[in-house]
Amino acid sequence: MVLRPEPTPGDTSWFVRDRFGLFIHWGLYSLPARHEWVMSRERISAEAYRKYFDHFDPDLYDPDMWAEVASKAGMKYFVVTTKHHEGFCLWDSKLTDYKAPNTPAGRDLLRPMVDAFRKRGFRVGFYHSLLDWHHPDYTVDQYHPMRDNEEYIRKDSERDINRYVEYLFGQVRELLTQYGKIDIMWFDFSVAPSERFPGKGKETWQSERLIKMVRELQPGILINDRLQIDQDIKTPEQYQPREWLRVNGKPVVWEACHTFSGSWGYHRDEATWKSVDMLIKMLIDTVSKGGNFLLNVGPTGRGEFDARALDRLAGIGEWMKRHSRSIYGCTQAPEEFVCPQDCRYTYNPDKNRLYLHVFSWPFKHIHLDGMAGKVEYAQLLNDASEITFKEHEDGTLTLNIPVKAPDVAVPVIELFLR
Ligand code: FHN
Repeated sequence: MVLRPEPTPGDTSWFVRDRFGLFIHWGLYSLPARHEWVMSRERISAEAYRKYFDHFDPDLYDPDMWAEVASKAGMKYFVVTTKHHEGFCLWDSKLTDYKAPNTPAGRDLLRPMVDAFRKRGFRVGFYHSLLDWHHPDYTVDQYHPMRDNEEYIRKDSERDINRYVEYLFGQVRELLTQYGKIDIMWFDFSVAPSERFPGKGKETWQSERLIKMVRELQPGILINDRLQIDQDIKTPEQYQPREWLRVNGKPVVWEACHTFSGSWGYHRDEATWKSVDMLIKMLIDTVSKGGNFLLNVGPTGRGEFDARALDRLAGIGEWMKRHSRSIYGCTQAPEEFVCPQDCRYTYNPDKNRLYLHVFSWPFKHIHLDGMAGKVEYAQLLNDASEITFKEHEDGTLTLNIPVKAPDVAVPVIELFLR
């Protein structure tokens, strides 16, 4: 029996089919190039941070190349930071001067990106930060860059967070009315209270009213869970869930989001970059548990995907070129199919095909308990070469595999079920 989450307000049909998306974190923080939280971590004031605004000049920005690279990697949707916590806006918002057209970039950077990705068939997602460390009415909380500045904190009494929330509503309205059909709204995130400062959650954001507006403007849109009211997508971050994510015991639509390295924004000196093999195995593992995989690139201040990111995306694309059948339209296999050790199953219910991903290639045989009589044909997915098998009286089906593993990151055996 295949797990199927209960319907949500948005249309998740394309989402759970496409499985693999690109996250893009791009803003002024690409210039300091030492994490998108640099303003908070280094307690940088809005005035001191202004130098990045004044020098933001992505002269090599080519969104068509971004979309082409993502498409070749096998990605089907993208989610871009329209505004991150720093408050800087990639689009030509009429509600602020703190926007790309007013930097040396001199133009709306969001529109050509949406056009380039949409032209290649991508679904469009907007990440939008609820936090805003630049807006004059955004009050201090445990993450604010000025949280240790007593003089700044004292002026909180003059700040009206509700005026900021109206700005938030106004910008979300701009994004959902000026860029065509938007498929995902990825809000981020609600702040827990601390000893010194109150939190900011669904009451602060007026989340119910915001969700209502979003759905009125973009019927069918998917909304994530970070307005503190669960909607269409749960969003585990920077870890691999052990099993299909559940809420109140029921399986839900979920998407794991991950970085290549230790930073979402471009980080020049951060070296913990995941290998192509690890990233492919994370993608497979996610789908094997019924989830989506949103993998992030932090473009540089010149507007490029750096060589490390291009290398990973190309490596993933090389695998996806021959193996995407085991990802698109697939989900967790029925629980009666017991997956062998060092492997992952994915299953396409529409085609009734089971995909065995072999993380560690064993010597000559793989034994599938209880599968005798259930498999009509088997082949290696990379070259469609037959994998013969023997069925035993105890119900085991033994696959006869070549001693030498196929020269691919993760070999996959496609099982055509009866
Ligand atoms: O603080 C952000 C972080 O910078 C990044 O945008 C991630 C992506 O999901 N979200 C928040 C941390 O959970």
